[in-house]
Amino acid sequence: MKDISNHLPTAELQALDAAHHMHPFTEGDALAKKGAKVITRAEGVWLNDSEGNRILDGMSGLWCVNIGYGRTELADVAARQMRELPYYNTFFQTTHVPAIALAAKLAELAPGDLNHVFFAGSGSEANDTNIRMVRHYWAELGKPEKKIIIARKNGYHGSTMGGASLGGMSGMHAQGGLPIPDIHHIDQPDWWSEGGDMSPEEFGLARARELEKAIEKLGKDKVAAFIAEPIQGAGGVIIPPETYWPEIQRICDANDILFIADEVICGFGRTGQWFGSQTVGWRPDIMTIAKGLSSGYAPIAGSIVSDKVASVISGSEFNHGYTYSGHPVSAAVALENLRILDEEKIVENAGKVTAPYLKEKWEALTDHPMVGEAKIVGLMASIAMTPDKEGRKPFASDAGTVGLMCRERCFANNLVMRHVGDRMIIAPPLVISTDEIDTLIERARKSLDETYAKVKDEGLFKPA
Ligand code: PXG
Repeated sequence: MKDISNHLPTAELQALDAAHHMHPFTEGDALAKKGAKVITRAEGVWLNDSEGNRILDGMSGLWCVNIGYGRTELADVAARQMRELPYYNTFFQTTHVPAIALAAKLAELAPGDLNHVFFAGSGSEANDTNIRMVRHYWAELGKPEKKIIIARKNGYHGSTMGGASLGGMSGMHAQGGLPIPDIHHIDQPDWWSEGGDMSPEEFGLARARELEKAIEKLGKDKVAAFIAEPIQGAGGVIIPPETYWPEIQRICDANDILFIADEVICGFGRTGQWFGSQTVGWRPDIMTIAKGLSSGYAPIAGSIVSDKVASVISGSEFNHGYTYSGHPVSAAVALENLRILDEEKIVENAGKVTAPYLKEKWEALTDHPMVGEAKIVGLMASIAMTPDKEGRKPFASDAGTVGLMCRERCFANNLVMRHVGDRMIIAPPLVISTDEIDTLIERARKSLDETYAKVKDEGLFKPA
């Protein structure tokens, strides 16, 4: 076997990658031709690649490195835990200190009566847990027919059969025979693209009331739960009008259904508070957590469950669990991550200092000729690119054509800013400094200028 621990030249690494490594959400042949960017190290908000570039990571990896890269405390804790107890399960009436301590810490951090944690290895797995848990909950209460879960189009809840079924991504449903039965999708609260002539406030209410209509149509005795991200992340950082959030809570309360807040992206400071539910005023029965829980340093996820739900689930055996549920190394890393986020007041500072600074600069991007709306909550933000600001029109080209061009320019300017269709999104580490925000905005603006020039050049600055 070749030793690749001392880096080979980039082209050789890329060739090996193309030959043997299948990438998620990627057209393999196209990537093989181009060669993947090889990331070698990272520190703070900065990534290094194998060609010596220093790249500002405006996406915290994949929305997860909330604490920033290079915190050696997390590495030390992992090494210590591996030496002491690298693995043990929690299935057969055993437990261990990292899982106990992490569950207790999460119960302390989570709002209301969310006091119980079922661990998983990924956000997708945690949402699979949620599907089985809410259906089992109603069955235990003598209502086995209450099993439909309502979710939203363009929501993202993972890639497993369950997670992708809850998600409302049509491209995902088109592959592999999804969704599984008894999942129902309602429209998303994306005013920019779908609001038509309604005011944002009217539209927010109308979209929330789709939940009420769906419950009426499907029958309240058939609906187990509603699941939603407080703010859709992968869908393009869609921030609903303010009227949306309270109406959703009211409808869940009024209809005797469980409310699952998928906090995989919004949790652990992303929205400026510990949980997105606190920012949007939701009182969920279950929260899905992952990503920022360990700042991505080790894979770990879970469901934080209310007293109400846990008291029913704990009455009999719940036939569910993963080998790595509460993995001791991941749990120890997560605990250290939470300790640092808490003690160094990283979440508090992100909400009170960093987010307002970024908000001012981000919203000013609407003066750019190609930027329609610029939306932001905490440290997650998006802009809608458009050839017609007034009419809120999309480009005539296929959705994502301009977005991809812009992402390429960002990469060339050493900034990771993602595109979802023709929206550009950022979610930088919570530890980003104000100077680094200035650099991010400068590079984003330069990339937008270059994209605009190219779009006009190629005759693409045309509304649909
Ligand atoms: N829920 C939400 C809200 C997510 O954002 C998951 C569940 C699934 O978590 P795992 O750990 O199974 O990946 C996610 C994951 C993107 C992108 O393109 C977003 C995610 C994953 C992959 C890509 O923005 N979010």
